[in-house]
Amino acid sequence: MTTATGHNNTVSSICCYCGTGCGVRVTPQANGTVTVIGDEQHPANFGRLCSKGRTLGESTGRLSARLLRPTLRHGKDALPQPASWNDALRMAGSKLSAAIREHGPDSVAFYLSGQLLTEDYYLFNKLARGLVGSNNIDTNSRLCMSSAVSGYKQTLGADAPPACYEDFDHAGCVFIAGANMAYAHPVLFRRLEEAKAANPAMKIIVADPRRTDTASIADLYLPVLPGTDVALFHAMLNVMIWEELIDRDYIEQHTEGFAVLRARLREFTPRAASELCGVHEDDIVTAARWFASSPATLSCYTMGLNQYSNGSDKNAALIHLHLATGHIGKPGAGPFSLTGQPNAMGGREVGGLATVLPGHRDPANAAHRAEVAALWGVPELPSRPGLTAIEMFEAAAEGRIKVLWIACTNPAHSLPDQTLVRAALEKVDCVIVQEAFAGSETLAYADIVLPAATWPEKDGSVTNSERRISRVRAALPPPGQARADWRIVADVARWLAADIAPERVRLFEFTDAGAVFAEHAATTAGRDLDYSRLSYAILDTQGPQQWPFDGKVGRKRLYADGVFATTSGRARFLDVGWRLPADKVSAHFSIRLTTGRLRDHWHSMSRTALVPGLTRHVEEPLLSMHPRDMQRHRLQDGELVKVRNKRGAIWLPVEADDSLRPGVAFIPMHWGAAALGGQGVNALTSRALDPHSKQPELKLAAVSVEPARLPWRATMLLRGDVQVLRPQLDALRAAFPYAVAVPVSLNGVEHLRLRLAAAVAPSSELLAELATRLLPADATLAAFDDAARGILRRVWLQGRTPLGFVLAGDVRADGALTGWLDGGEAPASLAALLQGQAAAANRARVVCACEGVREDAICAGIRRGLDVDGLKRELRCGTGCGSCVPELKRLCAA
Ligand SMILES: Nc1nc2c(c(=O)[nH]1)N[C@H]1C(S)=C(S)[C@@H](COP(=O)(O)OP(=O)(O)OC[C@H]3O[C@@H](n4cnc5c(=O)[nH]c(N)nc54)[C@H](O)[C@@H]3O)O[C@H]1N2
Ligand SMILES: Nc1nc2c(c(=O)[nH]1)N[C@H]1C(S)=C(S)[C@@H](COP(=O)(O)OP(=O)(O)OC[C@H]3O[C@@H](n4cnc5c(=O)[nH]c(N)nc54)[C@H](O)[C@@H]3O)O[C@H]1N2
Ligand code: SF4
Ligand SMILES: [Mo]
Repeated sequence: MTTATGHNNTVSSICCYCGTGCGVRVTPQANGTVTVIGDEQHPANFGRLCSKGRTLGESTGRLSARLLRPTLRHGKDALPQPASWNDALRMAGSKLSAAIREHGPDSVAFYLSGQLLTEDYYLFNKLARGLVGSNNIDTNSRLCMSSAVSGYKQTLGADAPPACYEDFDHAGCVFIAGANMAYAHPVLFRRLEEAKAANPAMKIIVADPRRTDTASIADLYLPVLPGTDVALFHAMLNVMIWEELIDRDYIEQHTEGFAVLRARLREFTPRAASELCGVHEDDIVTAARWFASSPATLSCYTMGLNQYSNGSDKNAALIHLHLATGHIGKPGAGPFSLTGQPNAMGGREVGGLATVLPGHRDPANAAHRAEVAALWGVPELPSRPGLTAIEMFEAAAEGRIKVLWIACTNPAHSLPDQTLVRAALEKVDCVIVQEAFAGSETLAYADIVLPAATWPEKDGSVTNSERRISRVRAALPPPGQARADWRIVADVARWLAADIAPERVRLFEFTDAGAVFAEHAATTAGRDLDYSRLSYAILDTQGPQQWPFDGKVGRKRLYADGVFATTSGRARFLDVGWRLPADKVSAHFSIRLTTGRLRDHWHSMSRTALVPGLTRHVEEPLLSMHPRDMQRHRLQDGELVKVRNKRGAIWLPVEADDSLRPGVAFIPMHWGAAALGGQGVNALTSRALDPHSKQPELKLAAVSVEPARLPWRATMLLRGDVQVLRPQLDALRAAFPYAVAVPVSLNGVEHLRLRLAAAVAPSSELLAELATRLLPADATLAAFDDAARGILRRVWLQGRTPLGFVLAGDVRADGALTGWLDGGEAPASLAALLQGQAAAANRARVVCACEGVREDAICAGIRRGLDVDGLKRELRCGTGCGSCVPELKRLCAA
């Protein structure tokens, strides 16, 4: 059963990464870590896990990576000091009450996360709206799912993904638009691969400006230009109408607004749309035919649609295709937005957005506010609209926010337009950061740091992409003084209530997470998502359940009866017009930069960077560009470039990648300031908002790319923990425009890789500091310095074993030394090597994270005639989680 505890203290829980919501079985170990296997009973994954889920155990128990006690900073220039929980609660409570008294409740704001558990969010909501009296509570889901939310609400009437995972098995056509499932939802991608293998007639269409690993399974790949999907979807509907592939009866009986949209669609002929979206007109026609004529069509979509200033339009235009063909509410069919974070869905249910109240209610609706106020036993809820994420940081930069409480998200990495974000964080009087790990960029701005427990120390519940609620169970106690998020909120709330509204102290008295869940579940009674009859007891005995839940079973699919959650009961076609994305390319900024996920990293990497095996697939920040664009800009493969626009600039090496559409470049979203230096990747991205969803346009920035002209280089590789070295590191990095610091795994051991570049050689003092700051004082060194020429070459040795090196001014030996540290052969002469007289070896990427199989071994196998099955048999790559199989296929094809 997917239920509570088994023998050996093993608990059933949920993977803390993506919104697939895979079940895991977690067993605590004597050394303070856990082991993790897939839960065969869990209906999301039936035992499967991807590379990230499989290695969850390796990211636990690392105390050096964690925040272990509260810290307080008395003044912006003061250093943070360790404090007791009592002092931290007193300071947080008094800052909040002072701001409310002196500047009103809307001077307080909460910026939260889709990675909180439902119970955590619920209490944050109660605190913000029921005690502070402000709707200024929003989450990083605003950067993520909010255009999907507004797309569903505008067309279907409620924020409810209508499909379920089983639908992969029933679909005749799967349309994947703006989603890289192979990387971002790998276990769902495995389900899709299996469904396709079982039903070879299934057609898969992928629309993405990059030919991703997901596209490798496609029967039809549409290289849509960034931001132009509305033209593609409108033209598909136009073809369906023209060729009479629409379902007139369905439109007639269950929808409204078709005639107006139909008139609009006339201008979107395949030829006209092809000009706008860059997809060949024949391919548009084929996509339309496959979509409409399949027995059941399922669409999967995520950030490629949502993260645009026309993201709501993209969502609506895609949902139109389902309504016009009746591909909704039946097995294998429906518009299925895949949620990103593990509990973004829970946040949407509980009111984790400024625009939502608990139980899918609306803060602008007086009756809804009165219902929630009655449930909570408070006189009223605030009616003033709350600030959404970007608006919140804009208000903060203008000095309108006095206390900003950030929990479980890292805005100094992940919000667009970092210049604004950092100005905002500096301006706010009191920044509270509730965080579990020590490396988050946002901590540098914290006046109060509240150390949080994290997975697998937390107890609560999450909802996955298919509306399924599962229990998250603790397997370890929190380290140090860390506390569960919901408990921290309740602690501060009681302190604040005692000060400003003593009768409300009792609103925050809970014995455990289960009591919070019970109160939350009651708020859903009578609502579309009703799970008021669900309890921890039912989840413990009967396992995870979908909503709505009638007390016995949850509903698999929504809208089977064709009745929608609108006032008329009919789904709506919207008159969606054509709008270009906000950032326009120009002669100067001619490259369309998009950003997204890597297979083995999670966001700002606070957890995945701790797992050596996950750092080897893509080790260092790179800009990917089409070879033709590189030629046009006279750039060499591997050259260091400056990527720039009106908002900011970053430096990184460029790599040729012909899977991109020409004119489009790509940088993984994972490289923030801690890895890349400066302000990280979001120095470049835009905060232009979608007018309906207020979601910013993270997926497109017009940029220029030029040679960096930073000829002086240094590169270092040191055995050790990035967290421990970070203070020394940060002091050094500020002096260099290019200063990359990333964890890398060599021979299974964690190392820190540092690369620096500058226009001219640094002073001899700074040069000397490079080595002395980072290498242990008693290190044995082989040194070949040439101080007069600004050159430092030192290898840190223990006996004959290398532990690291520093190369500054002359980095030719980098490849060979790295190979040696990675278990390769020792050089015949260290002196010859350091002076650049030995051949430099290039180190291969690790393609298969589970079995640690490197690209060079795979390519050698392919040259010997092995196919994917042969590679699996001989090298064992692809036999673990299967996430690398699309890449193995790609290598074989190449
Ligand atoms: N490995 C890993 N998995 C994750 C995460 C992670 O950090 N790492 N994060 C999770 C989270 S929070 C989220 S939100 C999801 C995101 O999951 P996805 O949205 O699937 O991931 P992304 O890589 O952000 O973007 C998907 C694709 O959109 C494409 N794209 C860009 N512009 C357009 C466009 O205009 N039209 C179309 N059709 N496509 C476009 C990009 O090229 C990219 O391949 O992943 C979740 N899963
Ligand atoms: N350029 C670009 N930027 C993007 C995106 C993109 O595609 N491109 N995608 C956007 C999207 S979709 C998303 S979802 C965001 C994600 O952006 P963030 O939310 O900023 O990403 P994370 O690194 O997951 O941040 C979670 C933080 O919570 C901490 N943490 C982990 N567990 C716990 C816990 O249990 N309690 C507490 N209190 N803290 C914990 C982690 O250490 C980490 O610092 O990024 C957005 N930013
Ligand atoms: S697909 Fe991978 S990251 Fe997502 S929940 Fe499952 S194991 Fe975790
Ligand atoms: Mo996300």
